[in-house]
Amino acid sequence: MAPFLKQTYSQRVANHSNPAAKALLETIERKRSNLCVSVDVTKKADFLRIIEIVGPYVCLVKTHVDIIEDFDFSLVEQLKELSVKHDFQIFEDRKFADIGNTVALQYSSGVYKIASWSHITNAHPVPGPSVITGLSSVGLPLGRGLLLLAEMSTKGSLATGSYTEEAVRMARANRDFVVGFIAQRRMDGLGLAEGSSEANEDFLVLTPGVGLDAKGDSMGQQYRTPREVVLESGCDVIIVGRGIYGKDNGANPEAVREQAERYRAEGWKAYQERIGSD
Ligand code: S5P
Repeated sequence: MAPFLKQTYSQRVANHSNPAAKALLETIERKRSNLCVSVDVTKKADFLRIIEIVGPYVCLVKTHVDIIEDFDFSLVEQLKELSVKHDFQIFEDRKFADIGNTVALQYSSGVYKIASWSHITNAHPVPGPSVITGLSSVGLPLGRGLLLLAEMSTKGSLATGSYTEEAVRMARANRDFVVGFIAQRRMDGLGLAEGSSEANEDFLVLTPGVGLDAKGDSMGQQYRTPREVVLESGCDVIIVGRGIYGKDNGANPEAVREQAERYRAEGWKAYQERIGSD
């Protein structure tokens, strides 16, 4: 069994040196929430309204800032204010996947200046370790953290087997900046010999493809329940998008609030059962 499965989130703070990883674990414990809401809407007003409603129930808000049609930098200021008001961290789901020099520019510059406001971001391991070198040259001095996409939730994903193992090796070699994975199960010790001392490693696992009422969508997404993800697969944070704000971009605030509360409760119950304190 993975050694960190039974530890509380607050006990695990000591296993991490990266400030973004520590802050996320502390936020999870303080708010009793392992829920990350993915706010994939295209209008500023919808984006801010959903975050205002779900803020109290989440540890983390995940963004795709490039899908917002009426984006301007004041949105970032408002997002930062909401993150202080409701005490959550920010994760721009940018999925960097280019050479080191290019990803460093994409992360620091351009319209979005992601590194200046996003506590956590992610990258595909496909370019090899240079993607980490590039991103850490920008993010590490700012105390940011990186997740590698070791697996994906979609049907037919190519991120399996030796690709996933290589992702874990890349993370292991860059523990100061790589805080964990986007994956569907725990990755600790993957690819290491049984009993290896290196297997004593605590990576955060953030897991998308979570839904209580649907099994998937018409474009290859696949959903599992918070219980399957947190209790059975040992993941740390559930990432939920449309399960919370529905098909109408969260037009009904009470429905959004109810779903956020429901997913928070389900995720936390599964965690308590996992650590044996329910
Ligand atoms: O494997 C993945 C990785 C990610 S980051 N599968 C995913 O679905 N995601 C993201 O999680 C995806 O980009 C989207 O923002 C979110 C899932 O949204 P939902 O509406 O299907 O819950």
